[in-house]
Amino acid sequence: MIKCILCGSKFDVYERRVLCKCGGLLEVELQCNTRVSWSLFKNRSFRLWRYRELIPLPSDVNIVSLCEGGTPLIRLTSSSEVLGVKNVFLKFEGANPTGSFKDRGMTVAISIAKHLGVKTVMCASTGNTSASMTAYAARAGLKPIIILPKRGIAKGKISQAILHGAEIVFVRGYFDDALRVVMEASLKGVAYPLNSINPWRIEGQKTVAYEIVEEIGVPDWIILPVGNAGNISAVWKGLTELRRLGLIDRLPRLAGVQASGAAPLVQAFKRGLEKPVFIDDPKTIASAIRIGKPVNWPRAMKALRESRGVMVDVSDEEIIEAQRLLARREGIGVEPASAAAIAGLKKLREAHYIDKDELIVVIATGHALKDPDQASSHPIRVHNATSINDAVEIIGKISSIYESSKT
Ligand code: AN7
Repeated sequence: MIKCILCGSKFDVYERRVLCKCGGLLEVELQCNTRVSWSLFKNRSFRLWRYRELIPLPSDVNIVSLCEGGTPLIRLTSSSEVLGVKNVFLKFEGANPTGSFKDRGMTVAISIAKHLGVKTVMCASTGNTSASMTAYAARAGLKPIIILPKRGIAKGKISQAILHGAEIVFVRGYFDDALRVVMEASLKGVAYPLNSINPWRIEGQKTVAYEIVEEIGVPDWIILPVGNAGNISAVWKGLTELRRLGLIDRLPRLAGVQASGAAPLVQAFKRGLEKPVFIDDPKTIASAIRIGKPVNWPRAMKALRESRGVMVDVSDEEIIEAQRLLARREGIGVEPASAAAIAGLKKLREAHYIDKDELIVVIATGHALKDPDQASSHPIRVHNATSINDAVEIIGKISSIYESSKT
């Protein structure tokens, strides 16, 4: 069943509805009597669908998959010292088929859409949702329509949407304005919405928590960037389900990170408000999370409350610095929104929210290639050689500096 988180109304999973009659967000219910064990999963390949029993799609649904999930959990080494913590793992969601965590939600939501006989799917996006939806729609033979703010979609993401054959509707304003269009269009039933208001997206995205716990047990903290707040809600849903099913016996704390110019949930957290105060003109270089009116805020506030979680904001400078740290000390390229989570970890450690010995997982939501303009804006030394000999000489000079160093 699907249940409204506001009024408790219940709907059949075969209904196309993604919002309650009362306007509330919907949630897919997992039956408590679902029989599972870690050993059941262990025998299957390390991908999202290894958790099939925990994703309550009807059994006759044909799964539309691109082999998503099973992303690397990489231990941070050289950067730990800078971050002031010893046990940090990075869950590299950039390794998903279209380069972001969105693929987890799409495999589930596109599968049900196809099953329900939907022909056209739509989403508003800051880029990654549209890149992912377009690829999965192509796989399923559905028509993708994407609604985007005119400016601020990173080049890698829009290239993917074009490549996979989206029809694009540009609107004035920000992501939040594009999402309003999707809400209106959903109410009118003109296309099937695949933003994270769609509860099936959450069902896919929660699996990142399953994977983390299966690999290293329950960490003390899970830190992730927050935009529309779907993912933090999904991670918490996954964790609480594991505990209900007896697969874990404790829960981590959650830390959500927003960019300072787009931080409505951080403001609510700091001021102890029940609801976020929405922002009309969000600003940050981390375009993925340039969101002023996070639609999943009720789910996110619940996750924060229940997990004794925190929200923290980081400046664009801190984001860029964190991106460089990961790229140059760890060899991991993430997009700015994901780097925000690393910047958030540093800040939370400095503020003594996090202890240096605690076990921490940072979810790096998207790949550096998503935003090539931003990735190539980091400082680097460039040499213009005038001949082959000149080039060889330059190489010799550079390497002599490093060859003679002791470390
Ligand atoms: C890399 O693509 O909202 O808090 O339209 O692309 O679940 O919104 C992207 C969000 C974090 C925030 N990291 O996740 C979209 C979109 C990356 C992202 C987020 C996004 P939510």
